[in-house]
Amino acid sequence: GKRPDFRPFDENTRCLVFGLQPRAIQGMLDFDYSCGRKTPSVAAMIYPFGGHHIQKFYWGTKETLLPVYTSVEEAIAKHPDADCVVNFASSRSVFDSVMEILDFPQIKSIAIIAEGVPERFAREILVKAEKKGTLIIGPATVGGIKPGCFRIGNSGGMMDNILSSKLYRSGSVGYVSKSGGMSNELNNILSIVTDGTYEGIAIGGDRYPGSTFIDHLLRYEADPNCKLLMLLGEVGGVEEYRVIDAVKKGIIKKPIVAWSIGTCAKMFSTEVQFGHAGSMANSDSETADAKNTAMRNAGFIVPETFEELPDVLRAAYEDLVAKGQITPKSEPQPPTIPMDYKWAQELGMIRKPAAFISTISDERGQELLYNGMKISDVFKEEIGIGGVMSLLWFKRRLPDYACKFLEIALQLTADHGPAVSGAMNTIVTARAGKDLISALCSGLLTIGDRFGGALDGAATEFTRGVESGLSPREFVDSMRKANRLIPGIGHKIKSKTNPDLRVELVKDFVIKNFPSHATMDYALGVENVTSSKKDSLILNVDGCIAAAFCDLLKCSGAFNEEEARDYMKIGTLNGLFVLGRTIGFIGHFLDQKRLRQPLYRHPADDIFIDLNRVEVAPKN
Ligand code: Q5B
Repeated sequence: GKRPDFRPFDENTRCLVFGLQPRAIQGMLDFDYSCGRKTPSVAAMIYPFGGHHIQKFYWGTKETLLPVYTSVEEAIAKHPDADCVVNFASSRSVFDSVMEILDFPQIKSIAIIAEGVPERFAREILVKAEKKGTLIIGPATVGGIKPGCFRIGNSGGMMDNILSSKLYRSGSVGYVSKSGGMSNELNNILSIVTDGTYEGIAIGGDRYPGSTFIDHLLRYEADPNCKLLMLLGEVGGVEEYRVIDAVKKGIIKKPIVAWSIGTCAKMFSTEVQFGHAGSMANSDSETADAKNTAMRNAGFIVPETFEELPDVLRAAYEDLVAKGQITPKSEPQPPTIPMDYKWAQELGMIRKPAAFISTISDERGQELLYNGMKISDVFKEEIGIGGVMSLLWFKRRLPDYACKFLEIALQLTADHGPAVSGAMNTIVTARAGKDLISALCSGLLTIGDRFGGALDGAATEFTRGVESGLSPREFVDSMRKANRLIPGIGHKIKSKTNPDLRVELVKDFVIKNFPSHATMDYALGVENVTSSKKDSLILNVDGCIAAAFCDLLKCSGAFNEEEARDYMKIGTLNGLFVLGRTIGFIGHFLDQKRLRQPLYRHPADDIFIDLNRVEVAPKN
């Protein structure tokens, strides 16, 4: 049912949160859960950017989904039970959003969290809110709290604070203060010396708050469930005098405990501006001392010092208990709120095995590290792409000639014209209108045993040949007997008479720079045998790079035997071709796009189609 005007928040309050504030919302939901609410107090979020979507939150130990709408109108229409907006918009955008929200009579209260809202805007909001009968809390506030019912944003602090101040259930004291930080202190004091907070509002420290002390104290006066009032005022402004007036006129009849902060201002020889925009005395009556005296004279319960505040609160509470106006209730046990994983981890309370292990790079610190080397040192020491590969692929600094070899391999394999399988695929995909990554992947997917991906196989077979003590001829025979092609041997167009210059370049570099090159020599021995049978059965670019790489693994001194074997097994060498050829494939993609090439369709006369053919199983 409709709640009375004096009680804007109860255990059924549902609000909309303006702005993406997952942490605050999780705090509100955890609070709700600790209160034993059946439904979360946040119905939805409003965020104009990024489109309509859903966000996930914890609801106790389970999870729940909250929608994010891009417009106030839609959120309000979709959630007719929401009558409050907690507005986290920044000081720049909060004015427009609040003015818009005020046009919806469904919304009865708005909390404005932003600090630094221009006073002109705050006053315009105030005028419109008054006209529309909407309660505004803030700006520049943490909001407020209705124990057992509703928490505005981050008010009340962390969950352990909420629990220790017993904010999960209702007490009897309604307070109003300016500062959110002091509200936490009040919640704590009230939980110790009374049966706790009934409702607490921080009106915010600006000069023109949307609602002031008197607005909330009048509500508490009217609310039969609130038994004791508390006003925590401060130096500056005249709002306390409006409360004094109401007490004097008998409009406020409930006992009211009060204190005005800032009594220390008199210690200073000049006027002091405290933390809040409004906290500076502009006349004698605005000093904290003057206010405390005036409140005391009007019949408020005012301690002599702030330190005595708990004692007077206790006495006022016990008086109400003695008079039978407050009946202390038995303490409910709040449900345990599971601690957030991150928080528990920070406190060192839990441990969990990591799902992933990674040992090559780390971006968490101030500077990105490649295997422990700062990215700035990568450039300072000019380690080049070969050096970067040595760090990220092999987790060590390889000797200069090895890094240079890696770079040569990349440069040599970068492209071999548009006709090779991978480039063709890339080109056809680009011409089908696809994006760079799709075209690149379609090219890369052709790399394998036959095209460009023979390096690992060649490394394994040539190493086997060398280690078995077979002569190159015996090795070739053994492969033929096993009915296997020798990886790294043979080329579609290159031959003894039309040599592949890339292979010559690799050979030259290896002979000049490597400490030894037994595997490459062996591969050349194999080439001698195969090419004497057929001119095209040369040591190809895959085979040559692979053999040289085996020599690098064995003789550079950078790897032990087991590591060398491992690198051959796990696909490292094919990685060289993949990386190199990626440069070419991207080039072909860009080339086709630049040339605005249309969709390609292969001419049918180039495909022999025979539907009557009897299927024969392929040989291998
Ligand atoms: N025969 C490369 O075949 C190719 C034999 C062999 C023993 C062999 C073929 C092959 C092993 C895989 C390999 C990497 C498919 C190649 C590359 C990158 C590239 C590409 C570019 C670039 C070529 C004719 C006769 C047959 C076969 C026999 C063939 N290879 N015997 N060991 N390895 N090699 N791939 O020319 O008696 O007549 O039936 O699979 O290393 O991909 O530029 O194009 O940078 O992009 O079609 O360089 O050699 O020859 O299959 O008709 O065979 O030789 O058994 O004997 P072809 P085929 P027979 S580099």
